[in-house]
Amino acid sequence: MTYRVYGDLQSGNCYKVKLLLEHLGLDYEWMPVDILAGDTQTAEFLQMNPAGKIPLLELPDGTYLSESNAILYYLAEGSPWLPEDRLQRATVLQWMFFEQYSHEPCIAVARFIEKYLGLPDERREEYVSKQQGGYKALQVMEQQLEKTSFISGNTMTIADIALYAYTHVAHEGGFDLSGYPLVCAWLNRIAERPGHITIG
Ligand SMILES: N[C@@H](CCC(=O)N[C@@H](CS)C(=O)NCC(=O)O)C(=O)O
Repeated sequence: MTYRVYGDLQSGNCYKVKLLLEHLGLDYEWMPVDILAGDTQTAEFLQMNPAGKIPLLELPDGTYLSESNAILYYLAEGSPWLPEDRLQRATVLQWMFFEQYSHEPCIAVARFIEKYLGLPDERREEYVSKQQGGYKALQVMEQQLEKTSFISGNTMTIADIALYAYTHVAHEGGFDLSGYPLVCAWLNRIAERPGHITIG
């Protein structure tokens, strides 16, 4: 049996996992999950992941692993996508925690409200409130990319995959990246890497 990934191809969190699996050349089976249809809240799904979230990785021995960045960390072990050096490894984690705490909750949520829900009036205030935090996260990335060519150093790691996922579709959440030239150049470097696949 190979890896099985429960996910939605439009979700950046799920796309991260697919992108890394493709780069690593690992076999996997994609199990489509429709969050708007409530697939993550069924008794069957909640047994696999009580948090009711995707992506969810099923290991060949039947163990389930959730949280997109934990999945990246697990899959990348022993590959160039996760440095061995203690401090470099911690720096990769630093950016992946940044992604989950300061980036994804703004950019991914604004995108969800616009792209998935069609920007309904009752979520407009929340949508607008996400813009400030999203731009702040983009500014932090722009500053880092003045110092290094990738987000956690000068080689591409799972921190880049984690942050690429929602940054490259940030316009779908109303974000204008034109004021972030180094972020745009970084996005291009990632997309040009052999083995890259697009979202969706
Ligand atoms: N921190 C989690 C976030 C996962 C998450 O929010 N997944 C969304 C799709 S992107 C989901 O499953 N939503 C369904 C729900 O909340 O019912 C991760 O990085 O995997």
